[in-house]
Amino acid sequence: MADLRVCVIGTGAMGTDHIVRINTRMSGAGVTAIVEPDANRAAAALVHAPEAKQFPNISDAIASGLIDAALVATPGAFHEEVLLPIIAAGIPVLCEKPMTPDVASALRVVAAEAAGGKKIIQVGFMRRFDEGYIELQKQILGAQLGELLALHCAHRNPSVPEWYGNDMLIADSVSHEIDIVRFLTGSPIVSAEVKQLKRNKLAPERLNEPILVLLETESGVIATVEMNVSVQFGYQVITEAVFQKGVSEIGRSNGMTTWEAGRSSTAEHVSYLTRFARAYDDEIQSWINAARIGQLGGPNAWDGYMSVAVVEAGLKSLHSGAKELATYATKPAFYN
Ligand code: ISE
Repeated sequence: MADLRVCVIGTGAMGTDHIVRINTRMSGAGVTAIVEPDANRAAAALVHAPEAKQFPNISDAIASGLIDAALVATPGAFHEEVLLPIIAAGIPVLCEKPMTPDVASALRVVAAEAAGGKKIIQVGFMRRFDEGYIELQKQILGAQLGELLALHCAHRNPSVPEWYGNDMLIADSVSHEIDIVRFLTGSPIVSAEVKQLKRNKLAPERLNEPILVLLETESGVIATVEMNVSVQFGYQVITEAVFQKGVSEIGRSNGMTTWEAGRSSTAEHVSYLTRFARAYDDEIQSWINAARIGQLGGPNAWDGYMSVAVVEAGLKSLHSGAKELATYATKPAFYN
């Protein structure tokens, strides 16, 4: 079977990371096109895909006949305008999270896909491919420690780029926990409540953080999420699960430990690109394998929508300080 010819749309840090991944570590695919308006970013990306052709927009890339699949890594605000021509062309697409910035646009994307009659959108929730989360989900389902009672999640970034605004705490960062809590519990989130923690004076002025987000599932599990993007020391994503008869934790660094001068230290990640490197590899390989046979290899557009619906409740709570309910549209039969 011929290799999947992939067009990467948006070649910032994430898009470029995917180009390198596809062209050096994945099998069954290669990057044949990029869409990137910024000349410097495009040039830097093309170093890793010297044979790829650059297009000004996704429609031209599709019309060229040079691509079989698309990987969307632009900021979320541009996802809908890129996804709609892709859906019209019926080609498989991996769309980074959040699928779209709000519920109205998420529902438009879902409706367009359903009208096309074929599931072609996989959403980039890479944590579902992380070994730790997979093991924890198995443990929850197996119920060896009894029922799951609560989850405590810590999501810590050393710092964030200057274009990262306060709403992104929820839309860009907590959106990962929003998806993974449903993945772990198998139950939809029914409310979100944001509490401001004591402000870190080292955070950029525009950010009011860290925050603590309480996500409650329909099954009655509350997940607490410490979202903290100015921790300085490294990148850390830890999840603790509290059961009736025990506690489990995933995500501690398993880097080298060194004992020296009366103390020990273990290397910590400094970026999500290394913390989740394996998960990204597994996610993209799964997408490629599935796309080559016309299937999805991970979360679909309805999963993307479910997460956007909770992001919207979380954003409301970020502004109101109150607990806000998450409500969902009726799931089209197409996604059953
Ligand atoms: C970023 O977009 C990601 O997806 C990372 O996984 C997350 O840790 C970070 O906070 C986001 O800004």
